Amino acid sequence: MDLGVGIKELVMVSNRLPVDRAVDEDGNVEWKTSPGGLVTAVEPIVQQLGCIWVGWPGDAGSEAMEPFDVDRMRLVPVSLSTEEVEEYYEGFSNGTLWPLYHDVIAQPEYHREWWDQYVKVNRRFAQTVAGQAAKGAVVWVHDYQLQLVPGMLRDLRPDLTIGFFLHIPFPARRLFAQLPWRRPIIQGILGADVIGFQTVHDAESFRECAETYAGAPTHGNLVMVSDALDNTRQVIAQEFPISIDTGQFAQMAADPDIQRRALEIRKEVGSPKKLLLGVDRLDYTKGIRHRLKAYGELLAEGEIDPEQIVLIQVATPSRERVDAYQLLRDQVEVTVGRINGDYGSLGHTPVVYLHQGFSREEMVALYLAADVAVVTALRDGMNLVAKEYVACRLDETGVLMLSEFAGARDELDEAILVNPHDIEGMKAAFLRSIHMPPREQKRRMAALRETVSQNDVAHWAANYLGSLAAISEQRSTVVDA
Ligand code: ADQ
Repeated sequence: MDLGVGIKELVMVSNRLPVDRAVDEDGNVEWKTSPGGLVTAVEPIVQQLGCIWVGWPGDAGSEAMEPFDVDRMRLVPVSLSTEEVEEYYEGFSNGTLWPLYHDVIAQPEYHREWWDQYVKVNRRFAQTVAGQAAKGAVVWVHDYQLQLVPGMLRDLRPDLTIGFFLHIPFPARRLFAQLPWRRPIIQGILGADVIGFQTVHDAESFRECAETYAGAPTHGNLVMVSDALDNTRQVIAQEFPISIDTGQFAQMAADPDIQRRALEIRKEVGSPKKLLLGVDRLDYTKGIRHRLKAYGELLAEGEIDPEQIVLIQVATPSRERVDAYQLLRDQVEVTVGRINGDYGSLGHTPVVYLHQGFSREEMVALYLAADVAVVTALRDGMNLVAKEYVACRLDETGVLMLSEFAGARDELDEAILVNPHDIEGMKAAFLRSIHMPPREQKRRMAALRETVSQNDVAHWAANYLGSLAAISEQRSTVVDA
């Protein structure tokens, strides 16, 4: 697909810029692209066209920063004050929207001051994009922190073609109904031409809310949006399930150094007969406590022998200034300590807990080392860890235990599916995964690998941008005629 035909210029917009600031020994500041994810997804088009990327550079501080270039990307920083970080980001984004959109696993807080800052910061993003984008550019806005940007941008720059992609679930209408600002949020998102969701179900929930809160009729995947002059625009609102750079993971998994490291990891944790692995941001949506509860009960009942089986739990530090996350960290660490205290011995630690970030190489080594990957999210937009594990299992061994409440479940139905609220069911799934015969592992893993290799992140981006490019091209044909 030649995206260059319909796309004159691409502008990406996300809460964070895809770069990290590094200061070398001489105090020089250098920006490095953060590996993976969105940058990889749009790489083909960035190679072809270059792109502008608008986002927050990460350090609180309201000092304006000039745009700068990294590779073929022009990065345009949006500065946030300490108060804005607290109220727009930690507050409204992570204390209101995040729990509401994840099925109110935690209680969302509704504060009018947080909303005011959300509107203010979204406006700053929209104005920054409006000031940077060339005429007729394609703008791709990402995620729940920026839901008002499409609408604001359409008012400022009707010439742009706008996409919005939600990385997290969209809640059922009866939950979304709680949000005091449900109408402006829906109207904000509807400013886009193409709205992408992780699953069919998320897209359906959104279309129901569009009907209810914006009075916008729907036809299949289309939402009809009318403006004040009664002009109607067709908006596409459908699923575009995100993926990973499958080829890159497979290539790393074939690297002899990384394979050696995988063997070393197994030795370092006591050469267990079976090694289980959980990798999650330390977030209450990921079901880490439920997983540990089931695992602890299996140890207590003697179903799991701590001398033969080890669980590595990687819990990436996350949102450490938000109360709910501090509480979760305490709960997880107390539980891990209790399990290890009760069932460990001098030579054996049943749960190896790592509250750290790792390099991509070390992550791949962990995936290679693990006989079972355990994904027990209570709710998750997609869950890339599930796909990464599968991509690394070149020899078709290994078992994926996957929550029914992760978006990845829609594609990965050869996983061992679990309901994380059902502790007995999870215990049974643990045992089934641990004891799965090699032949069944192979059958399931081959099917999972097929899925993940067919739909990789380049595919995802090309599909999404393809839809935007088609609209952009149509629009410029109409304007030119
Ligand atoms: P996340 O909630 O962050 O993403 P996930 O999809 O699992 O969840 O992605 C986590 C990523 O971080 C993976 O690529 C993983 O390898 C990496 N990672 C995790 N722990 C790490 C560690 N300790 N060190 C290094 N890397 C680590 C949000 C949504 C998801 C959705 C994604 C993408 O919540 O549902 O799948 O966006 O749209």
